[in-house]
Amino acid sequence: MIPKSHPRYASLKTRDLIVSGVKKGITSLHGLIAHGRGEAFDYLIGEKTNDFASEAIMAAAAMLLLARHPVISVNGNAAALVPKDLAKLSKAINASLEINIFHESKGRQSKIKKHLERFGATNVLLPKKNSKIRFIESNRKFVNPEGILKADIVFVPLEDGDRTEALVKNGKKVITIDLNPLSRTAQKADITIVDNITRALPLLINAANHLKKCDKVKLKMAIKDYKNEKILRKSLKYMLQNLP
Ligand code: PTJ
Repeated sequence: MIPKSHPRYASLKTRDLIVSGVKKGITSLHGLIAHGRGEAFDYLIGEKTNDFASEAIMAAAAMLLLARHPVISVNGNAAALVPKDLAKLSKAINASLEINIFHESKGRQSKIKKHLERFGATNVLLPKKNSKIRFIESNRKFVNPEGILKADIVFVPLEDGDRTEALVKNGKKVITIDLNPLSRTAQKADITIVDNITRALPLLINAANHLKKCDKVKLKMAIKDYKNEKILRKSLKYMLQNLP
């Protein structure tokens, strides 16, 4: 057991979630490596939600509420870290959750689905072998015809770059959460929230619940002046300026 007094308590508890995701067969072994990479960048942003992330969160909430058919894509890391928040976001923005994993392994997709349902998700789609997006060769090409295939906006937290690029080429708008502002996903997405998914997702849900009361004109205003390059530059500048 990790004592609450441990200076790295929150970080160690989060590691436990990923490790237990692997043990349950939800998270891939590669997910541990991806998590470690995220941790390194989290150090550099002070392990807190900065203004560049808050700005992106407001724009993301507005874009998701304006969407015709938004879909939340879920991989093995996101499912292990924030299953309850994914279920809550799905309800807040009226979007399906769609399982989409890179590392194909027998049964993992349905295990992730069941895991999300245990945490309150009611609308979870699985990819279909006869439904594909273009410009990608990996397992990520398979999508659900009622989900990502139809979507105009896809929320893809902790993603690999290939699919973000492919989704954009397929005419979708992409919103991501990625601690690494230099990643291809961070660079190619329309909105990048440079923050830890464990902190950013609750804030995104709050923002969506708050903005839901606004009319479309106000929502459009919230994204009108949003520039992702500016947000990414701000996050990198923050990292450089805060080096000891
Ligand atoms: O379940 P699968 O098979 O779909 O695999 C999922 C992973 C995450 C293993 C796969 O998509 C992958 O390999 O991703 P990458 O290319 O390592 O990219 C993951 C990105 O997420 C990296 O840029 C990390 O810095 C970032 N990241 C990791 N943990 C977090 C994070 N960003 C936000 N919050 C985190 N907790």
